[in-house]
Amino acid sequence: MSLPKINPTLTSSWNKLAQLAKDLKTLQNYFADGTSRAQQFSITWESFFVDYSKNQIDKDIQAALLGLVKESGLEDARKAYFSGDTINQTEGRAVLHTALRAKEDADIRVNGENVVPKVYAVRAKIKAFTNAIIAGEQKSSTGQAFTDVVNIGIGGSDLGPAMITEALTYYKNHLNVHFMSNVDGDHVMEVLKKVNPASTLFVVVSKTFTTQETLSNAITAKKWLVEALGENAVADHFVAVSTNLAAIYAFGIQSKNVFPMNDWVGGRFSLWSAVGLPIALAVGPDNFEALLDGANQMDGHFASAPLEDNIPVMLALLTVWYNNFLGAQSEAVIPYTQYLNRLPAYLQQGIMESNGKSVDRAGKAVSYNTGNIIWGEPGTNSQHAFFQLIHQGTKLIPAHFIGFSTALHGNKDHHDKLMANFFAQTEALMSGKTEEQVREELIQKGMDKTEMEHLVPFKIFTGNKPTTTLLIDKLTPNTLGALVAMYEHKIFVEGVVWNIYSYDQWGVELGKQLASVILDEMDNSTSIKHDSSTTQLIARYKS
Ligand code: G6Q
Repeated sequence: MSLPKINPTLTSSWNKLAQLAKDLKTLQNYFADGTSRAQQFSITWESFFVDYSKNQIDKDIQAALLGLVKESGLEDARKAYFSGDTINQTEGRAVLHTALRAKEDADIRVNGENVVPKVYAVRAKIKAFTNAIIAGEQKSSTGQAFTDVVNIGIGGSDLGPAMITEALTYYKNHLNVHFMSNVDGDHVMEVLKKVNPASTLFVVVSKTFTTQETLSNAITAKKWLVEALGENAVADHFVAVSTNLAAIYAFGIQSKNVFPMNDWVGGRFSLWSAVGLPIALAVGPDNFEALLDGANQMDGHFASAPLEDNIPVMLALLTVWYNNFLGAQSEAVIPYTQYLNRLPAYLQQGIMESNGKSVDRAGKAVSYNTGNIIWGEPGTNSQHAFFQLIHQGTKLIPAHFIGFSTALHGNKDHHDKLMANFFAQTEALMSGKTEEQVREELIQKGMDKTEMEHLVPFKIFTGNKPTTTLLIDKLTPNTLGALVAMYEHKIFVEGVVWNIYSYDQWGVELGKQLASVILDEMDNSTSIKHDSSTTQLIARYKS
């Protein structure tokens, strides 16, 4: 079954939402109306508590949003997604990152074949390999235990493992895991500077094994290793994750060191596959499995919870509401834990690469906004930086606040301070500070009347700034898996409503082709006509 091709603007719910958007109350008014709002607009699931009451919605808006998702055909689309139908139609592929974390007895078919046994065979290989490396049983060419792992990959072959490995630092073992992604030679050298060839394992991750950045970096790393340890060392120091076996063997990687991938998993959704090898090396295979289990639990929730109690569905609908009816261009993601430092960057790829599309599933240009801009940084750092614009700027920026009830190192004093900020910010963004409150505060400070009148306008906060709070018990591999899967399904729901194909990335493919033309010009072997600006820039670079 393919995804329905429903223009959302032609549904009756869209029309209704457009009417409702004209008659919005402020958040302060919504909260003044009654005390049940917080309970009405929150969802409890496992150790997740999602409070979306500080959003500009009421029961009518919620009902119309749910109407929109039903009219968009979400329920059938969700079945097609989970059952391996070719929903990535422009590439002719299924979208089955969910199969990578399915239970062993699941039966998920691609072209008639159950893929789950193959998934478990790769999982078993990851487990055996990572256990042997961590225990120091599988040794380097010099007979040493490995101390460092360098992941060489870019985009989906980098961001997920890099984000998760940092997020799970608390659960890490002795292996130092580094990430080499940019074709920038300075990045490559800075990583190589930190490691010793005799005890370094390189994991080359490339679904296609044709990506310029990854191949260049892998060749440079190989040269560096061969200079130190000789050609024969390559077999012991390089492993690869890819679908392109011929290219891997040509590179000199032994078949026992190859971890296969499948074309039914998109790069940006692949951390659950062998692409997660550096994660399993960093935190051990059991923690990697716990990450997968957490994602599988979220899959179950998304597949079966009623739409109004379904976390990814409700979060996606809020995005649609702000994006299409209230004019928001971006959303902030603010994790209140330093461990999730890379989550916004990871979500930028997942969300913006998936839903940054302007052609609908019928091949026509859309007449409405799609993919929103994602940005963010951990709190409390960001409070001392860009929060000014969220509090007092002119833009509408709905924000996700992600916090954890328990600190991993148990420092209660710090955690209370962190979480006090977490709660205070969403309250302040919602409530603001009125002119009377500002005046009262300045009077208390004993400020002179003229000076006070001058200052008052600058110190007012209008409030009415929407936030969604995700309060989770503890950052564990399991809850992290569920959190990431939650965002994956949110992306899916948005794509269904916007009537776009979320799982191709032709914009990225273009980037893969463009530079090679200019690269040929760098050594003067060719000369191509460019616009005058590009010609001038290349000439200056070459001079
Ligand atoms: C992800 C994208 C893209 C891809 C990289 C690396 O969904 O397709 O970010 O992951 O371009 O591609 P390879 O893994 O093929 O090297």
